[in-house]
Amino acid sequence: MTTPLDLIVLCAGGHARVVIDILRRGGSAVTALVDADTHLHGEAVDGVPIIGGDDKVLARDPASLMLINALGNAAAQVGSSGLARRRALFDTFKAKGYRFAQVVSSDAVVSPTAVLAEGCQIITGAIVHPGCTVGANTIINTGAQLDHDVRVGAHCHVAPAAVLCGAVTVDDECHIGAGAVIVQGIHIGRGAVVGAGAVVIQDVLAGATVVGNPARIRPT
Ligand code: JB3
Repeated sequence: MTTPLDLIVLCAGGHARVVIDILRRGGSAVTALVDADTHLHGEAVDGVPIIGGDDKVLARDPASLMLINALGNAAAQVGSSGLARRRALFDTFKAKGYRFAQVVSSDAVVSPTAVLAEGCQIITGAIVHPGCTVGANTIINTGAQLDHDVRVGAHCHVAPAAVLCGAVTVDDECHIGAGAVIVQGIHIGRGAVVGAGAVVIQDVLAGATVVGNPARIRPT
């Protein structure tokens, strides 16, 4: 995780504090944060300065720094719109030639056979077992478990303590709620939302929101 390049975190909210902490414990120092909220400019997050908005990054040569996307998905309880914003931020900077660093906690367990894509974040206590793939810009949050051969697409949020049993497949831009359980072999379609604590025993169609035990579609 150590890099000689400047490490700049996009967004200065709660998730930023988590990634700064993980990076510090891994020996990497975050140079600065940028945030859309002008009231935060000049402030600091756990000692790291908020130097302005995204224009501060765009003024820099993409080759001189690595980015970390710390926009989580506070809106995901009611749909995947929070993840669409997270994706847009990633895509905007990628299109301009910027690169995103991975954040892998030293307190996560990640199999050497797992394949992690650009900018994905494996947070404290998460477990990623053999044969798993984690897509670009995806967060595997605190204590979440991906058992063998799980495939999670790009721009997803697997929230704290979610359990994905063997060979589960999650397509892009899905939110898997805190403490949800997805039994083995299930397919979660693109943009779906699995509510916190849901127990998923059937495939979930793209764009659907499912809640409860056993998980059922929540009407929109
Ligand atoms: O569930 C857990 C464990 N964590 C949640 C995380 C995954 O998502 C957490 O509880 C929150 O629900 C959410 O964390 P996040 O995104 O840090 O939320 P919040 O504390 O609301 O901070 C978002 C920050 O992003 C705010 O300061 C916004 O001003 C800023 N922001 C929004 N859009 C932006 C942009 N900053 C930049 N630089 N660019 C933007 O486009």
